[in-house]
Amino acid sequence: MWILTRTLVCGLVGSRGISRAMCAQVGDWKTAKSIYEFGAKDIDGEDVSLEKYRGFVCIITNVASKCGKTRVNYTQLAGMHASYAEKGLHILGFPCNQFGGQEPGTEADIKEFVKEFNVEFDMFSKIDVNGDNAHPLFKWMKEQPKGKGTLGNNLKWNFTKFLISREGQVVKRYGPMDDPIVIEKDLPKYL
Ligand SMILES: *[C@@H]1O[C@H](CO)[C@@H](O)[C@H](O)[C@H]1NC(C)=O
Ligand SMILES: CC(=O)N[C@H]1CO[C@H](CO)[C@@H](O)[C@@H]1O
Repeated sequence: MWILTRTLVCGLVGSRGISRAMCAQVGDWKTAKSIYEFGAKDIDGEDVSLEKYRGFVCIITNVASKCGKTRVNYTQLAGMHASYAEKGLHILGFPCNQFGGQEPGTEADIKEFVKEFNVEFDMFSKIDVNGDNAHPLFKWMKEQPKGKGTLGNNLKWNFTKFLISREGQVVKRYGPMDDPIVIEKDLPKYL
């Protein structure tokens, strides 16, 4: 229970980033203006302010390990990281176990698993993306004008992707069926 509360409360970083208290009021996500106001735990459990992505284009996606389609998704994301990181792209992978229980492992398991795909982009700790306990960042992204889903705002499945501009705004949402490389054609516009 403590962890749950802590995650909820600390999911949002003050608007001045890490310099302010890491733990803002629950519910503040509604008034956030960009992704830079949020924080999350990385795959090693360290608090990270998304302020570190200011000025970069980001792809934020919910990942799952135990899935027939995982391989190609990870391979494509790792490939995009390799091609575009130097041009200013960051990819943020958030493991989520809300779809068919396909991310059952611990953060250590996940970290080991993604080594196989030479994943060098940023991996975070497991979170919920739907429901009351969803990470505030995801609650916020889903409510943005360009972040809404086609059939309701909840994420339908693993590997939903949000494209974030250099200003920290959601500029496009891609469903699970859109392969990660589909985003590639939109990148030049924002990079
Ligand atoms: C990526 O994962 C999604 C969700 O599982 C799937 O629909 C899609 O086909 C996968 N992409 C590839 C190229 O396998
Ligand atoms: C992890 C998980 O739930 N895998 C599913 C991801 O979504 C595709 C369909 O889009 C399923 O085929 C996978 O089993």
